[in-house]
Amino acid sequence: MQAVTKFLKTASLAVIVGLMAMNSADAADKLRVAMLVKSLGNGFFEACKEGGLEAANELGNVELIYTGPTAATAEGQIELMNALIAQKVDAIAISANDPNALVPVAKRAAERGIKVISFDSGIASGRLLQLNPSNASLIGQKQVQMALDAVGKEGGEVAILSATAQATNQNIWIAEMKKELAKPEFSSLKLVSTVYGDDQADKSYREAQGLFKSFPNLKAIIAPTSVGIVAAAKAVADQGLIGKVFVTGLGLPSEMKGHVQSGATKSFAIWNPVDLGYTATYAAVQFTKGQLTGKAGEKVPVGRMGTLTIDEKGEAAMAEPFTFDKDNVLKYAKYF
Ligand code: RAM
Repeated sequence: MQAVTKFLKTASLAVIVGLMAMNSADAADKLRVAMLVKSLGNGFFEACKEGGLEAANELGNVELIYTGPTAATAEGQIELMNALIAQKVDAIAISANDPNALVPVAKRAAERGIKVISFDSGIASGRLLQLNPSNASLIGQKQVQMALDAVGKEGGEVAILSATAQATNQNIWIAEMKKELAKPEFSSLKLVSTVYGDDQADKSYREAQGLFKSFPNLKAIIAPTSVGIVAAAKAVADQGLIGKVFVTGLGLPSEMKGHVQSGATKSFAIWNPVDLGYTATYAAVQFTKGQLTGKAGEKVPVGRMGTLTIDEKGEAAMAEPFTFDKDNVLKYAKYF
């Protein structure tokens, strides 16, 4: 009884949106694949969902369950993982809020025969594959280069406005950015602070305002998060700082187009989140077929995205990040 109450409580807390992509097969035979994202209401993950639905439709016989906590916390994701285990889904593709906190629950899922992969933001172990959107050092390099391009040769103070302090992906990219900033070609840029907006628009906005206050000579904010970059650009515009503080980082053309037009942002980058969600879903389904084990060298067919090859860290990476500026942002804003 206690277990039932606990499950019901979890299930009601969890906003589980079941999205069905049906072909001709019976509902009973359908594979159930969960896409568990960092948090709901994030346009980046909405685009991943779109790709996930596309993969589910194309594969046929797959139901995609799109879910995530309301705030980007590991605790919220652990609750949802437990609910998905109780529902006996076939596979879970998770973008994790913490590299370690989700490992035990991922292992529990695996013991029950659920195929777990991570994508976007990985878990350290207990998953069959971590699907990276791109190469981490490229992502780091690109952001530092865009910051220098925006502020010009004379450089100046820059700050990083990240997502949550535990986010696997942002922390890897921040480490890469710091390596870049240590190189002579970027010596004119001085990193003065790293703050966390938790992938929430209001907190990110307040953190940006805090930076303007603490660092009156700030020249650039690098936000390696699609939520943070929009909030930082809005804060720059609202404070009348366009042309004085430049915002760059990772964002969606659909959400950034106005800020590129206003001049708050000169350029930013991202990969295609629809393709990322498509590939993650497609790969998760491949693992349910019983042949793949996640070993280095294994090849995972991923439909229109070709084939992934698993490396010695149990990871695979997709394409290079793409740069957007005033010349192309409108064209891509239609897609993501
Ligand atoms: C946010 C999330 C996500 C990240 C993008 C760039 O939407 O933190 O994990 O990949 O930004």
